[in-house]
Amino acid sequence: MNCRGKTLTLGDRTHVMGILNVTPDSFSDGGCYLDVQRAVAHTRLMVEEGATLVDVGGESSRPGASQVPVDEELARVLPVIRAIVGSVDVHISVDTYKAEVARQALEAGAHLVNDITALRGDVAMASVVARMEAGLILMHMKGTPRTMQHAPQYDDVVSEVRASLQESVRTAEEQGVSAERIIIDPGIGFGKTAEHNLELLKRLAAFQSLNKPLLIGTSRKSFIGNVLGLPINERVEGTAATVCWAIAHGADIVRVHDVKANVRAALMTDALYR
Ligand code: 7PJ
Repeated sequence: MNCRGKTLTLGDRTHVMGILNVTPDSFSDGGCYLDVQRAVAHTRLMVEEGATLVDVGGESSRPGASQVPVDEELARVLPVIRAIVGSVDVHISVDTYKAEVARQALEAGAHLVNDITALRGDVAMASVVARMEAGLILMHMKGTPRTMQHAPQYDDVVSEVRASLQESVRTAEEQGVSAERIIIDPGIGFGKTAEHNLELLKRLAAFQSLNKPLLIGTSRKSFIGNVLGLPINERVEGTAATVCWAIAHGADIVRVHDVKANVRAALMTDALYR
């Protein structure tokens, strides 16, 4: 997969995407030198631990989170992207559903857009990605982060999520995004109950027939806490179990906080599965 001239080779191995939040929970205010240096240092560590992608996000998508204005989001992510581009060899995705944030982030050196609305958040997104020849992650979400966990319901979660992603893929391709630059993601935890998340993972292989690279993000999510009865900082083993399972059922990329442990789990699973 070629994203803005940088090649990501999929299929030979599982890629680990490290999560880099540049939201006020983790950083005091956007673009501050210390924050940028911390973000670069954390990215460098994740790459040393085996991450090949870093996902830079300036707006929290946790359940109940509210929206961040474009200027604020740009002030958070642009300085960090510029600093990473200049100092770490890694594929950079920008976690945004806003076309203007995506455009400026790609101009600053990002290679992919991680759109958690799968193009439903901003009608201008597909054309920006197409024009910039960037990669595009289409993630399924039911509702918005503010409302998505208000009793989500499906007749068949797998077929509904699959059909929704298929529709987003069609929209992306119709608007000029190269078929070879699209990655799909069922959006674990986004408008899904713990049961829905387990069902999506159990039947993950159903997404292979969409013939797109598959990204899975389970890291530290509440359905793992639900199974194990453990808080967020005690979910690394549970996360690794889902990573191994996802790889064995078709995942190409896993998005995680704990890079070292999950890279080891992924390498071991690759040796068994690929
Ligand atoms: C995901 C994401 C995911 C993609 C988040 C968290 C919530 N993007 N952004 N897939 N999750 N593509 O990390 O707990 O699963 S934010």
